[in-house]
Amino acid sequence: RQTLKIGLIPADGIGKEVIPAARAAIIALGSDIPKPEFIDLVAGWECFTRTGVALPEDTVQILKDECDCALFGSVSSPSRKVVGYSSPIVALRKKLDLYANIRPVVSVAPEAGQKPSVDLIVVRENTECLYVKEETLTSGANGKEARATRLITEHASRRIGQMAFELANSRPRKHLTIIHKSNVLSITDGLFRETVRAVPSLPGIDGKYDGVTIAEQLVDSAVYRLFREPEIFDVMVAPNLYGDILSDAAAALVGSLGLIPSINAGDNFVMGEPVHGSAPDIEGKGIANPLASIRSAALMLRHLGYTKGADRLDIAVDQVIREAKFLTPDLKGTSTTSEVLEAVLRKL
Ligand code: NAD
Ligand code: K
Ligand code: MN
Repeated sequence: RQTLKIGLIPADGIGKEVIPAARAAIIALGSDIPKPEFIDLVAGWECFTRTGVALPEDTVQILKDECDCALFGSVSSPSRKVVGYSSPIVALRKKLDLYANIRPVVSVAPEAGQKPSVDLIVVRENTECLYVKEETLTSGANGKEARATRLITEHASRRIGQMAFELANSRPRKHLTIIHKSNVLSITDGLFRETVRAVPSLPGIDGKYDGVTIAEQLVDSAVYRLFREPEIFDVMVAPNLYGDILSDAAAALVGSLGLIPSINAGDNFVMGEPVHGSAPDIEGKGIANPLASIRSAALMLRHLGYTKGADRLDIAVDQVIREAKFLTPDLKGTSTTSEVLEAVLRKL
């Protein structure tokens, strides 16, 4: 590949502040990656209020036809129902079939080369569960009744299970924890659990995952154990909603949501995305932590096989965190987004 075409969708709020930082960090990699070409694309709540459409057809088409990969910022979805609006990130994950949301949560050890105290990956199913967003409101004998469909399919559970086993098998500890609540939701979570468990005996696997140890944890006690003994986890695989909640919770273990990257990955496309949202409480102040977005760019590059570029970004971010001279207020620092970016660029 001569060039790497990267779609940029900052969307709303601090997404507009942190995605440009990721862009600058990618450019600084120079010849360690193919020459990056950025394509600016729109989506989001602001886009909806301006144009009546949250995810323009053009954005999806350009991602599919022209881009090698993409970076998404964050969207400000309202908490109330707005007619005609639907979250563009949830839609994009489905339209591009980005069925896996991979979220590493890793602490930075005081010295380079030391073992981090938290080193886990949440593998979140990205297309179904309650995020199919089929909700109804009816009136019952005692007032309103709201219902939501929670879809779990064997197909989606199997492919996320395969992704999780593959990841677990590639890591030193080779340990996979399946997160569910099948003591209550025996049919839906039962299907998820059994389908993931069956992955090692699928045709063609031929003992490839024999070295992977498998554990299970109910989602509520998984949160409890995550806070008490995070070191027991390596790769955690979960249905969509549990994976979303677990990864925000795990972010607290390493200091800030502003540090946690992710990729939305499918068989043909990858989109990096910080785990955090649009952070309306700090939007426009220039103090959003750009490190989650820079790490998301690294994850995206790593997924595409550009290991050297990815390593350089990760090492630079770790150095800036370790030095603790230029950190944003979420990490108890006093620096701005651009000062932290400048510090990363100096390390690069
Ligand atoms: P949030 O992640 O936006 O913010 C939670 C807290 O973390 C806030 O105090 C915020 O200031 C802080 N924070 C988050 N990212 C930070 C960063 N980079 N640097 C410093 N501090 C950071 O979650 P929320 O407040 O629940 O949601 C706000 C909006 O974001 C909502 O409209 C929600 O729908 C949306 N959201 C979007 C996505 C997405 O785009 N995928 C994900 C989550 C939430
Ligand atoms: K986000
Ligand atoms: Mn979330």
